[in-house]
Amino acid sequence: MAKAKKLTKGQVRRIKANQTKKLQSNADDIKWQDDELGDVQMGTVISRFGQHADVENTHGECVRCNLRRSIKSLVCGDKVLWRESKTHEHSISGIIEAVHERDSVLARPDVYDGVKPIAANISQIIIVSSVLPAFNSDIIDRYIVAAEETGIKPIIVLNKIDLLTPELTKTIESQLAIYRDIGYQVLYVSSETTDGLSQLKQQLNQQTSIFVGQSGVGKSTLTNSLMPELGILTKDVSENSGLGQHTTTVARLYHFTEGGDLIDSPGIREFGLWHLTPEQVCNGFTDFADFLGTCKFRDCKHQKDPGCALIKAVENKQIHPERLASFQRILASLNDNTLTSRFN
Ligand SMILES: Nc1nc2c(ncn2[C@@H]2O[C@H](COP(=O)(O)OP(=O)(O)OP(=O)(O)O)[C@@H](O)[C@H]2O)c(=O)[nH]1
Ligand SMILES: [Mg+2]
Ligand SMILES: [Zn+2]
Repeated sequence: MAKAKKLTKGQVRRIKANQTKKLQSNADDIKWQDDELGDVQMGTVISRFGQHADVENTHGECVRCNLRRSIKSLVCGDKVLWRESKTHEHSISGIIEAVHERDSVLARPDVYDGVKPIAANISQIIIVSSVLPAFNSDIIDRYIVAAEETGIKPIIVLNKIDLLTPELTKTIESQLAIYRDIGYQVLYVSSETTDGLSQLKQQLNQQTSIFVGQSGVGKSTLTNSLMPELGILTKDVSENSGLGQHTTTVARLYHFTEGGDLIDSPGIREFGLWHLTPEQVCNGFTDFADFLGTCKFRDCKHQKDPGCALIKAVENKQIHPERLASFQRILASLNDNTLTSRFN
């Protein structure tokens, strides 16, 4: 079959604008008077899509709401003040009046929206990886930087261990050992065989966690395995490209009956960090901390600079060479601002 033609910049922009307009016009149709709305209540955003959000009230019931125009940013996990309407229109039954200050927020840059928040009030980020799509330590490193930047604990999970061949086991284990040596927790699991799931569940207990990672690594399948009552949609990794099919389209929060929440989020192809400065990226490599500030030149870029303390630390086996190489690749990508590199 012929390969689909790539959309031009203008086409992408027009499609986005039309989608937004459609959603807005629907939401704008509903204009409740003050006496048509109940008292202000507390709620949690379970999912946000366009101009609407599903809000859970304090009794655990979910209500689809519109957003006041004054609300500039709203994501899954936000704590909100909202009012239920006495009449229900277009299945919209309430309006969100205000958003509580966030304890934490995970964000990523978006080509049109600037920095786009993904989820709020999370206590740990579970970076899910797999062998199909192929293991990708670059994406893990980028998520770790984003997690360190926001001060949220990252945990690395390798899913689909049932697909590991002895050869793959060797290479991936040596790559994951690098993270373990730095002090990050690494878990090996399989939704297929349920191996490692009880350890993972223990780790999620009483926390608000988010599953992030490439499309197709099995975030939704894992969520289903941990909460079998859900039945979330999942899709096979494409046989042609070996990539996921972007099955999950919006982040959604689920509760564990034993306590704790889990957010399943849409997969990504690439996690850009161009909202961060080189210094912020550097600080996200916590294994560099002991050496930062000791380079010969204050403005050392840690590339091939003479007297670079990071390069010396690699030579002395105090920093793993793969970590410095990864840092250098991320730095190079910060300067690569072409539209295609952001989209692919
Ligand atoms: N062999 C094997 N396959 C798995 C495992 N976990 C998930 N899969 C398969 O991987 C494919 C993708 O799973 P999803 O759960 O849809 O992946 P996802 O990360 O949620 O993908 P997006 O929603 O696109 O981000 C499905 O065909 C799953 O059946 C596993 O442990 N072993
Ligand atoms: Mg999914
Ligand atoms: Zn240096």
